[in-house]
Amino acid sequence: MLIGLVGKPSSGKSTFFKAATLAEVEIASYPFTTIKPNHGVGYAKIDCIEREFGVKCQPNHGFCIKGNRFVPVELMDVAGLVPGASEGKGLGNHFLDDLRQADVFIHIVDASGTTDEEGKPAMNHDPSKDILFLENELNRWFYNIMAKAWKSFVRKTEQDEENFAEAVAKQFSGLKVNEGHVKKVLSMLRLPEKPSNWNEDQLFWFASELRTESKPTIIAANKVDLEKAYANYQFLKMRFPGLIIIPCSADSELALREAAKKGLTDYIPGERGFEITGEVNDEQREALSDIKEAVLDKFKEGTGVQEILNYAVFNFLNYIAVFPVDNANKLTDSKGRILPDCFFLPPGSTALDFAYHLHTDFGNNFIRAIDARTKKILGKNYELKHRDVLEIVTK
Ligand SMILES: Nc1nc2c(ncn2[C@@H]2O[C@H](COP(=O)(O)OP(=O)(O)OP(=O)(O)O)[C@@H](O)[C@H]2O)c(=O)[nH]1
Ligand SMILES: [Mg+2]
Repeated sequence: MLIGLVGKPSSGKSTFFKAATLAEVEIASYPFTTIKPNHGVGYAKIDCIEREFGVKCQPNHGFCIKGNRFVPVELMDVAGLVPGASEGKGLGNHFLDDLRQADVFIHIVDASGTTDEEGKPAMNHDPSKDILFLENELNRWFYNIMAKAWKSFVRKTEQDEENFAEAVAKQFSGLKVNEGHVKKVLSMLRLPEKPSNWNEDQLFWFASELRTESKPTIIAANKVDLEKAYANYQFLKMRFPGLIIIPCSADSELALREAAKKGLTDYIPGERGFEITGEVNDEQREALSDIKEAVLDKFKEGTGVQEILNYAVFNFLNYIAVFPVDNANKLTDSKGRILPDCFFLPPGSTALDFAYHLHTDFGNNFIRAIDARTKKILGKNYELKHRDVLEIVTK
C-alpha cells in the first residue's frame, strides 16, 4: 500500500511527510524545496489487541503506546505541482510518475491562503482554486499516459475481441488500475460502446474518472493553525460537498512528535491532549500551549495528520489489519516475541492470501489457520476480519 502526498509548492507536503515519518527531509518557505521524491514509513493507528489478551506486545515494525498500535504504511512526498504542469510548467509532472503505484493520494492544500498557486507568498489566496487546478493536472497526467497508448491498444482489443475492462486493467496496471475500477467508470459514464468511436473529450472523461477511482484523494486543509484558515476550511467544505476535507496542521504535529520523541511530553499521535513530562524552557512551554489552544482544543481531528492517514487506510481503501503468530496459545513468533507483526491486507482477503503475504512457502504449503481468539480451525477461504490473530499451519 502506497500513500502519495500531492499539492502545489509550499503547501506543507514535506512537513506532513516529516511529521508522519520523522525522516530528515528538507522543509522551507520557498517553492520547489523538494525535487527528488522522499520515500518513508508512516503509521496507521489501530487498537492493539494486547489489552484484550492481557499481554504486552513487542512490535518488530512500528510501535505501540498505551494500547495504540502504529502499523507501518508507505508514504511518498514529491515535488510541488503548478497550474500547467502537465504541459511542462514548473517542474512539469514527470515526478508524478513516481506515484503511478499509489493507492491513494493526500492532497495537501494550504488553507491559510498565504501562498499563491505557485507557492509564493500571497495574501487571501483562494484555496478552492488549488483544489480545482490540482485535480485537473492529475487528470491530465493520467490522460496523457493513456492517450499515448490508446489507438493501438483499442485497435488490438477490438480485433482480438478481448474483454475491454480486463484489457484496460492489464494495459494500465502500471497505474494500479484494476478491472473493478474500469467497470465502475464505464457504468457511470455511458460512453459509446466501441472505444474506437470515443472522441478526445470522451477519453479525457474516462481517464479522469479512472484516476479518481484508482487514486481516491483526501484533502488535507493544512496550516489551520494560521489566522484565516478556519474560515477557508469551512468554505472549502461548503464549496466541495463531495470531497473528504480534513483540517490539518502538519507543522503542529511535527512539533508535537519531536517533543514527544525527546521525552518532553507524553503526546500520542492523533490524540487531542498531552502532559508535559520533561524539562521544557519557557519558549517550548509557550509553543506547546499555543498548539493546544489553536489546534488541539479547536479541532476534533486534533492536528489531523493521524486522522488523515487512518482515513486513507480504513475509509478509502478499507484495509484490514491482521496479526500473524506462530503459536496461537502464546501469541508468539518463532523467537518467542509477543505479537511482533501486524500487516494490512485489502478487503476480502482470505486466510490463504494472508499465508502468501507472509511467505510464498506458507501459501504453497498451507494446511489450515487457527484463530487465536476462539482457537477455531479456519480453512483457506476464510475471509479475514480487522484485528484477527491467526496462526498459519503448514505442511
Ligand atoms: N503555520 C504553518 N506552516 C506550515 C504548516 N505546514 C507547513 N508549513 C510551512 O510551510 C512552508 C512550506 O512547507 P514544506 O513542507 O516545505 O512545503 P512543500 O509542500 O513540501 O513544498 P515544496 O517541496 O516546495 O513543494 C514551510 O515554511 C513550513 O514550515 C502548518 O501546518 N502550519
Ligand atoms: Mg517539499
